[in-house]
Amino acid sequence: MRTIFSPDHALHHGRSELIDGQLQPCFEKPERAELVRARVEAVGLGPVEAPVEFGLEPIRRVHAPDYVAFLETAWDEWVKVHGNYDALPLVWPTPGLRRVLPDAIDGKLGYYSIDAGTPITGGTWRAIRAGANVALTGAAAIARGSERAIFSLCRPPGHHAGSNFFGGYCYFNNAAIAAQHLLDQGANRVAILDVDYHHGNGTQEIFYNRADVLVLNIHADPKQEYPYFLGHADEAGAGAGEGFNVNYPLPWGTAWPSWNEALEAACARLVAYRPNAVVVSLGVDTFAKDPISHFRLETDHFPLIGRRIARLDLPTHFVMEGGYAVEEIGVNAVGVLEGFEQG
Ligand code: 6XA
Ligand code: ZN
Repeated sequence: MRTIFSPDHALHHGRSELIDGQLQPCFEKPERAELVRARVEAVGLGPVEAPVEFGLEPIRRVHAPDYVAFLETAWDEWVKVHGNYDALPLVWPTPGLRRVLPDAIDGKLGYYSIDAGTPITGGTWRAIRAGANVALTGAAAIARGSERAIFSLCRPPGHHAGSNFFGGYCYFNNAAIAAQHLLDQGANRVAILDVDYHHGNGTQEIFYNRADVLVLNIHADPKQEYPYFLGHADEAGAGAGEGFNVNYPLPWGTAWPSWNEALEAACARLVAYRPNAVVVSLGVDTFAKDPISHFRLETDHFPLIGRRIARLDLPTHFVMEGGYAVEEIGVNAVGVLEGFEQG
């Protein structure tokens, strides 16, 4: 399996996030992607290749042009007002306030975000552009039909980013950009299978009213876990998209047997949809030792996930999302890919 990777991911290196009532060093750090890349090479998964430049148009197919423009200039606007340290939002247009775009960068940050854990830094724009190119390069290979499967080693992750908001360490929704690109290159139906511990609220939002992308999410129950305000089982899609969003919320403490049951249910729904390809939002923060998560998957379970996905017998595009137990992130993420290759 080929891996698409850009070293430019490291240009995004936030100093701190607001988490558990404290400003703490970012969990989402460059080391994550480097460890996964090192593991890809250590096990000889296949070649590691640089992405191709796609420009902004395929990104604007899923993200609003004003949001993309905001991300491009946010850092410069912030530095002018505050100086050279990470930008974080602090006020949001919550109920009771009006959603009118402010001129001030501090207001814009709230307007275009959902949390205070997702810093914009001097290198964020270049890193997220590279990440989108990594996803698009993978999608283009799948669209050409030249590969059974490909791994886009994206960083930062993407699945919390919606059509016009960032959050949950995500800015561009790499998996959504990839899925849209597959459609634009001729696919009729694409499925997104999100196995990250957290609900992919951004992916759900982007495709909620559409029938051409089936979005399946296995995640911690939002009653207990971030992002708290989306990801419930009754969110089934709307309008033309009704029936094409499926959530499998699971309680804290979920271990392999129940997680695997949800995977089986998701796979059955996916097969019934008869997609041309599947995009896997590959988060490995379901791991028992993950520092910010509360599921109990063990290292041995990750290859079983890959094996099951292989049995779908579809062109498969793995897109990296979360996973923070940095020592094991490489073994677990690549474990899924190795399981797929053996499946
Ligand atoms: C709290 C949690 C952010 C979740 C990041 C993640 N700020 N998403 O792993 O998949
Ligand atoms: Zn996650």
